[in-house]
Amino acid sequence: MKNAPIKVSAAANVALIKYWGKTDLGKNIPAVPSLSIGIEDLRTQTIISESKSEKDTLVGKFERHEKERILNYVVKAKEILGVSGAVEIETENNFPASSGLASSASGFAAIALGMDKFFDLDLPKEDISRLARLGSGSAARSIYGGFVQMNTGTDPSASPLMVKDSWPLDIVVLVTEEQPKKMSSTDSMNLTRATSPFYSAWVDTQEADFLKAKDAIKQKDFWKLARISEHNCLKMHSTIMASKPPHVYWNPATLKIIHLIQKIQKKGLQVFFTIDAGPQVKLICDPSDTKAVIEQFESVSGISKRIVTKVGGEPRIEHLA
Ligand code: 2P0
Repeated sequence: MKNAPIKVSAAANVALIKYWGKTDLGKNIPAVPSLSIGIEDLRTQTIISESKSEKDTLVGKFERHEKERILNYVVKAKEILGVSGAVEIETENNFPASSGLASSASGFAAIALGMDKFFDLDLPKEDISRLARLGSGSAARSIYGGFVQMNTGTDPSASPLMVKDSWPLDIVVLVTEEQPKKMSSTDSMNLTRATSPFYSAWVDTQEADFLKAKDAIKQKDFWKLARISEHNCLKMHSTIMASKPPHVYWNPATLKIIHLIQKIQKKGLQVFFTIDAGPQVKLICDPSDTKAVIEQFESVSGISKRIVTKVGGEPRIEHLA
């Protein structure tokens, strides 16, 4: 019997306490715990169906190395799931890929979820999260909506911390560059681990940051979460910048935005920033101040796109007839 095609839409996520560094490169075992929120309107939509040929096929615009990475992952996923049969994967982001907006997170989460459903396995979410992690560490978190944590361990999965409606924060994504980044997260992470003199301090102080952020979320304490998230973000970037050879993910607009945030925080606007492996800045706002925050950025040069959204929900899955 033929399997019905499956459509999955998964939201990207942004880490407030960052995953940076692995203890096992092949299995993407994180060296540090991380904590993230979903980004509702940055999504990957993936359709999985039977392949029309004997080989797995990928439909969509990809660089050759990305295509290889995804197709190798599909082979690995089928092995782990104990299933066979060639599949066609059609996948599309509604945002620029490889530019530091977490495309691999939503991308591999959508494939992992889709494979589970296409092959009618209905595995527990933790197992799907582990499978997504093998594609990309941050993808393990995009299996869930809301506030999500990911621990270290021998074969960790992410797990939900709090549903999105418990603390309805807004997220404003400020895109400052739409080109793919110059160094992938995977390469940068490995370089940081191998060469940055600050790497061991990064790993040693992460658990304390993680616990503080968890407390802030439980208490819904905006400023406590703001302080620890900004600290953790800048600590990750400082650790990266000290790698040999050094590299900097930011551009002038990234820095301009950080300074403006610090200025408007002093005026009492409830907003903080975080930046992943790229030059884009994500602002987390209390909804009562989002409009005023956006107004502050209207005349700032170097921002090519602005996406105003909220904490993301669960992935959406649809069986196509
Ligand atoms: C994160 N990032 O926690 C951190 C913060 C970017 C900065 O996870 O090598 O694409 O595929 O496991 O998940 C980006 O790294 O890396 C990332 P791999 P991934 O979201």
